Amino acid sequence: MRTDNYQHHDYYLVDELLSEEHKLIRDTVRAWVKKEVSPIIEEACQKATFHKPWIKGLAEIGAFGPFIPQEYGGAGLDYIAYGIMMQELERGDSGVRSTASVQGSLVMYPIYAFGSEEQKRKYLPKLAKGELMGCFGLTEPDYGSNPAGMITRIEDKGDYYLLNGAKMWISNAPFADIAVVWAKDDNGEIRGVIVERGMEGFTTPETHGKWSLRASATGELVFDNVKVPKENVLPNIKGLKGPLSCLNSARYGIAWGAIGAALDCYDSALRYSKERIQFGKPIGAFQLQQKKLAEMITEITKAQLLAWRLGVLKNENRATPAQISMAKRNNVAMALNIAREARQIHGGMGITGEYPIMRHMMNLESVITYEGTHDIHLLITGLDITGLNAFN
Ligand code: TGC
Ligand code: FAD
Repeated sequence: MRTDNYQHHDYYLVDELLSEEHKLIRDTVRAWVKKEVSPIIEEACQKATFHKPWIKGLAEIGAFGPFIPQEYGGAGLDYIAYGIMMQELERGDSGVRSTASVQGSLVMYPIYAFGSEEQKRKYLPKLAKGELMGCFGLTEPDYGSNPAGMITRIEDKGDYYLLNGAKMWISNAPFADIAVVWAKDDNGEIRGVIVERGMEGFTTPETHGKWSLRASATGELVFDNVKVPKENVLPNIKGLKGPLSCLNSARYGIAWGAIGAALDCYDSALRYSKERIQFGKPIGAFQLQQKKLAEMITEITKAQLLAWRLGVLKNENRATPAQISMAKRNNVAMALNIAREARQIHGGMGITGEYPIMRHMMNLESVITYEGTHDIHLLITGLDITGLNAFN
């Protein structure tokens, strides 16, 4: 069992930009991660199991939809609070953050933003408490970066919709009680539907053999003539902007979350560099290792400021999708580079589970791909600054 000796690093005193409530939230989530995640995360990853008791704990610390208003069971917190939570969870493990970001940004958010009053009252309070868990089905076997091409269909049968198709790479699918699924209707318009476990023809086979996000359950959603009641369609959205709006919230959370993974790698590398003696002195005394560490904290600091400013814009409802793309892309790549450098500082020990480095590194290989790949986010920035579309 690994002891979690993590100490926070705040080189530019970014903490001073946070409220007392933000700091309290951060300390609460950090304490939960140290107590409930760090001692068992290595084993969970080695065994590739999602630790179900985390659900109750995540609900208790308010990690499911913290920005959802209190009347629907959320905490009514701002987006900086949400970001800080994601940072602290991902400091523990990207898979744990994934569980929370899917539940909050990809399941609760669309029901809150596009659902009927009945849907909000029926699902949101239970999702906030973790009594129901959800997943988000957008990606299909043949349509990943290009979800507009999706094949999954709902057919209007008068009393109900008939759902057919398949989604893949879906976080939380194997244990989710409900799925927010995006499918095209008879007019070819993308609609959101809430599919419940137990509906005939709906299955969620688990995806095995992952080398990344091993503590998070991933699966498929298969729809074989599933009869979906009409009241399960999200009434207030049509088109690709529906799922993409949800991604804005989740990508924002990842921009913060990735800083957590980077901080954990940096913290471990800094400590190791002072303890590990070679050629009669700590390896941290060698210029080559100092260069790595100095560049790490520089990049982390830049990412912290980017995330904080984005949080301010998001709270003011002024953050554009392209700004969110820039932060997701920069901060995840930053964290992955830091994980790779930190692995080298740990020498051979860096590949073992005694240190969190390799686990973070492997997780971040998913994080840099999901919620829009590194390339797609660059093209979003490219389109935004030139006005010229390079996607197709
Ligand atoms: P395009 O023509 O650009 O846009 C179609 C409509 O959508 C609007 N829009 C957005 N609205 C809100 N937020 C955004 N970020 C938006 N981006 C575009 C746009 O204004 C338009 O609206 P309207 O009213 O004119 O119809 O669409 P496109 O087909 O050219 O695609 C653009 C592109 C490539 C950027 C988009 O398809 C994309 O982002 N692709 C990446 C797919 C992706 O990110 N998938 C993620 C799946 S979910 C996931 O990975 C969860 S992992 C969770 C975890 O475990 O943590
Ligand atoms: P592709 O789209 O096939 O891309 C392959 C490569 O081609 C990439 O490098 C990409 O950048 C590049 N590429 C594609 N188009 C272009 C272009 N126009 N120009 C230049 N390069 C291009 N999806 C969900 O809906 N819900 C989930 O909960 C979910 N969870 C996930 C969990 C995990 C662990 C993983 C790995 C994925 C998850 N995804 C989920 C899917 C994820 O969003 C997709 O993997 C991602 O959007 C990329 O799609 P793809 O894998 O089909 O890659």
